[in-house]
Amino acid sequence: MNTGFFGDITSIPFEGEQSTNPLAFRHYNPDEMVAGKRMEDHLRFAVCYWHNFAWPGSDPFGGLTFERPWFDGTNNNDPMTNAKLKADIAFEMFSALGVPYYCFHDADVRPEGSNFKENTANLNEIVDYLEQKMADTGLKLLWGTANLFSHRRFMAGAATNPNPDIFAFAAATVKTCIDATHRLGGENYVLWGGREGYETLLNTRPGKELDQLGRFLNMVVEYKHKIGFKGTILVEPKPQEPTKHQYDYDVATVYGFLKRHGLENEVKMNIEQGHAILAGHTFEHELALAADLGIFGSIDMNRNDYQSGWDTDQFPNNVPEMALAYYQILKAGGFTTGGTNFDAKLRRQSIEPDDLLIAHIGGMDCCARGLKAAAAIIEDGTLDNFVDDRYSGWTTAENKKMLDGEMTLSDIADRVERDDVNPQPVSGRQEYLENIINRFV
Ligand code: XLS
Ligand code: NI
Ligand code: NI
Repeated sequence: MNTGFFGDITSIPFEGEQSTNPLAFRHYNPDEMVAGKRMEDHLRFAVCYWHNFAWPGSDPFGGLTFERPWFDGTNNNDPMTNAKLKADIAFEMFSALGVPYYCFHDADVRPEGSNFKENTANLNEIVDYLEQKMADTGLKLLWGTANLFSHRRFMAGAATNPNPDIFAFAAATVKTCIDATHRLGGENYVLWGGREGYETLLNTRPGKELDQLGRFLNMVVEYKHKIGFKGTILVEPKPQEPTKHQYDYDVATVYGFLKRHGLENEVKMNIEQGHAILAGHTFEHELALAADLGIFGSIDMNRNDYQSGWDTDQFPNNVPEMALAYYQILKAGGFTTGGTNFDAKLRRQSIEPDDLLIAHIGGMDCCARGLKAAAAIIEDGTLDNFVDDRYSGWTTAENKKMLDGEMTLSDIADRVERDDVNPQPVSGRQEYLENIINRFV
């Protein structure tokens, strides 16, 4: 039974590059082979629940702009009935787009209860409902997560809260969300530390809070193994917003934290384009670093405005940048349990139901173009050969010795003097390389 929210639109076809139909794909063709693999299996698209179905269009200066039938008080006042209607419509959208995955926070899918016990009961009732919808549609869960940042109890953080009762409430909530994710066959579990940071040092002990966070994350990993959850635990870095300073600043910071707490082989990264920009990096920097450190997991493919300084969660549309991102992902071997999640929201004036579809269609088409460009760059090989060549000096036995512990500073100094090592600078050829990239995008 269709709710009719999207009118008579039930599926978005692939029509090819010449199409002018706004409700068709021009580049995303799930079965098309790219570098030996189906496009759908490369990209592993997921649509998020929160921005599409829980956020009403509010900003700091105004409230609801989206009038949705599942919002409490619109058509009826029973929150559980509305939560189920919301799920019906969410799954109609996921199915129409033909994405294989979705993602949710507990608070997106279930009504808020008056205490932990009610929250858990509400979540479990909705998880039953989602389980049925997943069986009916074939949709899968890329990741589940807990919202430990919206309710006022979390205003000073969850795992890093000075109040141990809030730490406990957060731990209990995460347990229920890992249980839900496990039950739904989720392929990952995400922790984004929404308010794990601080506003002012005048009331904060950062070392204490970081130790709390380390123990919290270790308990998550212990619990995952205890219940036999095979998915990946992912941390999503972000430098600021909502708190002024967040502990999971960027990939490098989180890696140091994981090492300190013995978690670097247990936890991987969910890297968001917008968060990379907020941290003063490029997206591809964060991807490349995570891959090199062995902690690349998944991506949130929503772009950030380059001027605003806050998290704008826009649908991606910059294909040249996306090509560089998928280039790093392909070089890292592609996704395993991860995927391409749209943690993206409409602009608040885009109030029509089909704006939701059109936004995702555009994002998916851009990802497809980025992926194809990245595969072509690799297939062409000029870029990779240039970089291999740039580092090729390190392949000789003599030079390897400098890194494998066989030589000391004095040995090296002796060698430089004996052989009169007198290197001449070589061009880095940045513009030449940029021109190569531009042949493919
Ligand atoms: C917020 C984050 C959030 C996570 C999930 O900035 O991107 O949406 O992806 O909690
Ligand atoms: Ni974000
Ligand atoms: Ni995100």
